[in-house]
Amino acid sequence: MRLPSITLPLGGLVAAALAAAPARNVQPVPRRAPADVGATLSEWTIRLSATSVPAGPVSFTATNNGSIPHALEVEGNGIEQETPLIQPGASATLTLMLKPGSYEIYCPVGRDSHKKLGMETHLKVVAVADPASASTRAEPGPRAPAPEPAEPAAKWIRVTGGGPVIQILPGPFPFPDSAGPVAQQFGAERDALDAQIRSGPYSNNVAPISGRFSFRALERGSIRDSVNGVAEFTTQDGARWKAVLDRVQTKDVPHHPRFGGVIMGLYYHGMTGVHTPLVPTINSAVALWSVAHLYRNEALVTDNAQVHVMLLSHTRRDGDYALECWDCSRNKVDELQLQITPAAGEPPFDAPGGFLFVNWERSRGR
Ligand SMILES: [Cu+2]
Repeated sequence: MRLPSITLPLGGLVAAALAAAPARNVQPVPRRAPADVGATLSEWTIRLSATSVPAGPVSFTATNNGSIPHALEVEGNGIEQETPLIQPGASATLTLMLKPGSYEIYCPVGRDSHKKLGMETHLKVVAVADPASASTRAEPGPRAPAPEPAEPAAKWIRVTGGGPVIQILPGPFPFPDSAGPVAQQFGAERDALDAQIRSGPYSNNVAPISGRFSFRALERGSIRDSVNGVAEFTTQDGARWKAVLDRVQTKDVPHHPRFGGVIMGLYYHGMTGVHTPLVPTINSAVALWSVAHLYRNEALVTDNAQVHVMLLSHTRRDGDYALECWDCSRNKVDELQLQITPAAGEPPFDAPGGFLFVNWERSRGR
């Protein structure tokens, strides 16, 4: 407020100042140093140095111990604030005034994909015992702490492959200039990615084939996910393959993910730095990693085939099925990809490149 000081005598000025800010002059508020909370970010967890802090100023120091960029967001009770993007090895701080309650602490990178992969935790902010301190912040009064977050509800999806079926054969990745810089973030895995950019299973070299694939998947939180489904297809060379998916796999999978199981609603691949950049940037309705019994011409090949399945944004154009976009994330989610590779230490399959990669181009999930 600006006072019309010319018209007021000196005594009036002092009186007006006192009237404008009585709390500051009459009852000084003890200023408290912010409570410090350290947050360690990595793929795919956030570890906090404290699970509970007193209400008031809270200073978060987020350190990225991972190998791709992350950030820290604090959300709840009307607060929604985030740090800038934090490069690997760097830190950022965020100081907020927090009221009592439960706050969600997560990484907002990748349209919440990092959060879905596990970069999410909670912080409890408890009412300060000192009533004078509490009242100066116009609190309605101490509230019971929010209950612990409930276990996520189980989510089912049934996916049926449809439309043209194509086999993807070894060949160069069509967007090497886009994928190259992302691949550099992958450290020791970069050599394998470079080889796959030259002649991997992410090419425009495709053959129309026939086959069917349907599965049901359950997302119920990491190790309790489940899947069951069968894929049967005849590859370009005339071999008849059958893969029976009956359990998820939760071990590390190649190229950065540190994740298995079933996950719905992920924005990843391509430019995101999440999983291989040799699939364009996409949204997936469901992505899963499973183990399969694999048969070729009715003979068992292995009980331990490694399977990656996605129902994802359409990446290939009609006609020649070439990859049509580096960022396909706005395309309709109707492409079903089935990728089968031998487990570590097992021999390559009797197929071009030693792997099986089949797409159903017009599929649906419900
Ligand atoms: Cu992140």
